[in-house]
Amino acid sequence: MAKAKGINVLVLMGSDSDFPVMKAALETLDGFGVSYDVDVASAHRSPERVQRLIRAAEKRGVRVLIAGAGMAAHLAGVIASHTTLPVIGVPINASPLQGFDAVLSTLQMPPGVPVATMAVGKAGARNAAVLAVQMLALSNAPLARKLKTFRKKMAADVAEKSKALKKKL
Ligand code: RP5
Repeated sequence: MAKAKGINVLVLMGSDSDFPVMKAALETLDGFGVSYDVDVASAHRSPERVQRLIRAAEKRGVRVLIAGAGMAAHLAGVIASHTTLPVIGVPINASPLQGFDAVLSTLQMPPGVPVATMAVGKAGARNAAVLAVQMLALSNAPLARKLKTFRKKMAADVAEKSKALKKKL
């Protein structure tokens, strides 16, 4: 449901090199049928573009923002400084510090300007989308039902994997 007119989630990434990881967020949003838009904007290389995109997102009625970035990952925090919409940050492993730099840069926000910081990498990108869906589901009963089904399927998959593993032993 990308590029739909009324979009619920804006997914920003600091570089196109973050896409292989952030793709997991888009796939997850697709799975829930949640509309989103995607853009590349860098807190350091194109700070004015970040500000412009956030202003436009607010005008378009976007409800949740997801930001993925690596290295000194200030994108989520800078976005949070420009809006009171909820911001979810995904630290990306893009340096010799293997994402630890991005975790701290995304996570350690000063009091008053929160960023909901996810795990590093694809798991974090996926969880960012699930958390965004959970936020939207607060005022959307069909979406809340989809989340319940999603959880049930995860539990069933674990049981299935356990069965398959036992068969092999
Ligand atoms: C960050 O720097 C981006 O989010 C990316 O993770 C990292 C490297 O960017 P590129 O040099 O690959 O464009 O701002």
